[in-house]
Amino acid sequence: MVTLCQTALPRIVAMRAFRALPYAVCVLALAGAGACSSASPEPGAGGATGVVSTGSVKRLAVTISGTTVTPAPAQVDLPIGSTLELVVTSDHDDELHAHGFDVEAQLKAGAPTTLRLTATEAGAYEVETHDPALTLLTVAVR
Ligand SMILES: [Cu+2]
Repeated sequence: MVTLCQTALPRIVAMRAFRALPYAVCVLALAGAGACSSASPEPGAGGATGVVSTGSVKRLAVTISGTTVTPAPAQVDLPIGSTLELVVTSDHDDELHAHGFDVEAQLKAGAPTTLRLTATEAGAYEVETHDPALTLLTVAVR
């Protein structure tokens, strides 16, 4: 996983630099006129949109369109011993990577891909794509 992420690093850095641009504009506007104060609302703790719980299994369907992730990236609480079934559908081919769980999958454009993540060790783990680098959600294992 580390190796893979390192190979993806230049792309990710380029992406971050690209993303930093509108952010810088936003900060300038903030300093000037107090704009940008209407940031998106804080996701409720563990109350991530779209998560359906059935016993010890949680399910979440995520759609990626370009760089837009739906539902918006949030934190999903996952008690140790329970499983998150993540169904990801992207409009482009991509790599899906669940940090901490060390699970990777190839995304094929338009084809739903299911990841089963079983919580074993407490921590906060990001699930991301690599091309482009997007965070889909953070899994909080407790
Ligand atoms: Cu990764």
